[in-house]
Amino acid sequence: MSRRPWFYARPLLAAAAAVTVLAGTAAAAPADASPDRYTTASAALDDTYYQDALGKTGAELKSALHTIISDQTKLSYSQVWGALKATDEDPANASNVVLLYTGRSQSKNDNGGNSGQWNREHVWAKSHGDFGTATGPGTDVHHLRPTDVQVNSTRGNKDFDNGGSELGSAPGNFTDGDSFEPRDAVKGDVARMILYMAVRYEGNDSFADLEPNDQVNNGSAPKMGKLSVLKQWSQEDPPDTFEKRRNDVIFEQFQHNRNPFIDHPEWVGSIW
Ligand SMILES: [Ca+2]
Ligand SMILES: [Ca+2]
Ligand SMILES: [Ca+2]
Repeated sequence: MSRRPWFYARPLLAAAAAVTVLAGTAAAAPADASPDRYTTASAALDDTYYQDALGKTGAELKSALHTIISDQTKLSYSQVWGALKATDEDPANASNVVLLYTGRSQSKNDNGGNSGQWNREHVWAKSHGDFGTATGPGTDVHHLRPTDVQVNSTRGNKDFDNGGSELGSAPGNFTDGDSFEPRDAVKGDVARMILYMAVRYEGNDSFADLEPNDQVNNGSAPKMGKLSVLKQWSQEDPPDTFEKRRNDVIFEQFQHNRNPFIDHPEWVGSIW
């Protein structure tokens, strides 16, 4: 299919502005509508970005979304550092990023491989499908997040599940020998990142077909568990302003594709 131009976000913003004008005169706005730009943008997205997916369910929806989100700019692994400094910026301090598992706000420049620094966590562990850090799934910032170096190491390539012992260095996160449970505030984020990867990577490029399953101990198989738990997490922790902003920044400034499950969390249940 043809590439969308990199400035695709511009007509979207214009459409969002038009929706805002309409909303101002509408007799009844949706009960949960908030006046932030994300609410208005998502209405415009349905008419533009998600046009070919609307009305579809199940495998048809997944296929349509795969086509839509595969139209993207790809980053190198070194470009990921700069992207994460923008996508995960602390809304209260523009010099910092917010780390995924600890929730710690830390200087953007304190990145690297030393203890106490932040580095690039592959939420879909890169060994699950063995995609490494070549340009592709291993550099897709939709599932890459700043994390504390040691907590990243503790998570390793474990599948996600409830249970285990609480991490002393990252309260609210738990782990045992075969799984990792992130803190409540990012459980849904983790689920939606995993499910994005499953739709984006279908084995029709040089990388494996990534899919969730209901197991742990997936090892190097291109699978990530546990699906039933991830579905529950997605429901319990719906997208918040930080996660939605992150999706917008990736779309507008870096990859020019979106995580559909942040825009439409109900599509999780439709596909899985
Ligand atoms: Ca376990
Ligand atoms: Ca969250
Ligand atoms: Ca897949």
